[in-house]
Amino acid sequence: MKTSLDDLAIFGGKPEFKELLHVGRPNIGDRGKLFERINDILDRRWLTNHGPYVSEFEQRVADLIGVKHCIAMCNATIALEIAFRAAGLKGEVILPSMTFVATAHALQWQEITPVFCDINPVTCNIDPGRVEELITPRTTGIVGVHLWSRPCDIEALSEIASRRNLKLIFDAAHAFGCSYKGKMIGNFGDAEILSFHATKFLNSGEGGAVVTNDDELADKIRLMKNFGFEDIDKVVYIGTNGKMNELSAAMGLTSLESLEEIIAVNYRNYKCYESEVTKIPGVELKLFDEGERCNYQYIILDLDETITGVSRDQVMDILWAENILTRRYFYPGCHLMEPYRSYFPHAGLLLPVTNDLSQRVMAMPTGTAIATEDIKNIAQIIDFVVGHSAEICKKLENVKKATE
Ligand code: T4K
Repeated sequence: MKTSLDDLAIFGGKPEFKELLHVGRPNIGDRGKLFERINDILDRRWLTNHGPYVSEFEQRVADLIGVKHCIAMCNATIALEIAFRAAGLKGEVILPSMTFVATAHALQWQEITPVFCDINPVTCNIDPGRVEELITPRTTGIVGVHLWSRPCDIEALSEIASRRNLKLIFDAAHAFGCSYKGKMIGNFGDAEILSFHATKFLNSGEGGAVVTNDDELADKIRLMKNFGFEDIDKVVYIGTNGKMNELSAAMGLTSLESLEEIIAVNYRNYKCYESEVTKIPGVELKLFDEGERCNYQYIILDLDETITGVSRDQVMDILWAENILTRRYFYPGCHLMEPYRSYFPHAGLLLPVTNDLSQRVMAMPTGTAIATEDIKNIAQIIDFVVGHSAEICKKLENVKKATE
């Protein structure tokens, strides 16, 4: 419990937590079951290339979503690249800048120009109202990102894409297990891309998938993720190695069996953050629509400095000193990262909401590695910091001057 400024670790006090509390701590399923599967893989001596665990994993993910095809991959970045290529994207593609840089890189990697679109300040997702003004004769598609477990405005984007004859692909890396208007994410657009990275709701260590209801596209993607081989010695497309291996599938299958428990813990943490932080002036928790299915994987705080008196970055520095490793997802926005910053130095002029939000939001630790007691302690520190913001800012300034 912090009661004076000197209690804060940044000013020499004892850190609140002995162990680091990370954002993105993986959820680990039943170890016994995982080791059983790994033994089975070793006994069978079939480690990758369309093994039985990968097939089972694909089937179970597809069943859960209610989608026709799930093509498992080594990670979501490669899955994005393959989906973009298979869908025939070229020229320019519109996407939000407020996303992990992989979404933009997967386009640029294939020399497709990413055109960054601003976001809606409430949903933090791509703003369909701003998409149309970015369409040019070179535009071939739109990539929506379901940021932080919240589906983007699929209906409005679908309407624009079909009217303007554009491909529509969703980066659903954060949204496995979520629904939009009652239908599971994974069923929308031409295809959706899932991530099963260690930090994700469903993890296979590293992993990803393309899910789609389009038979032709699915066939093409299956071949492209295996070098373009249609048959032994017969290559029909340019392809790459996007295959998921059996060990990842074993991890993914084991995680799948714990999904309900993980959701329950994520939800418990979300409600705890909600009750603890909403009483702090200037600190807003990004809420979920509880009427939809949700994985509750991302806890995002939005700090309004005009009310809190301290900036997001100052709060983050204070929390890091306490061993609470929050993250600035997704600061500063893709448009301010290279090579986009150099390619499009004026892109920010069209991205006021992205620029503002990326300075304010902070992802908080959650998942099965954190207890509600920890969350209460984190909230208490933030509350203390906001309550003493003027003195803290002054002291931080003095510390800065002394170290210059
Ligand atoms: N689209 C979107 C919207 C995405 O967010 C992502 C990935 C992708 C596409 C691409 O998906 P993949 O190709 O990765 O399947 C991390 C993840 O590596 C990345 O998957 C994720 N999004 C992104 C949001 O976060 P970094 O560079 O922030 O990772 P890192 O190493 O700093 O770790 C993040 C946090 O997780 C830290 O607090 C440490 C903790 N952590 C991490 C790992 C790997 C653990 O506690 N244990 C672990 O094993 O990118």
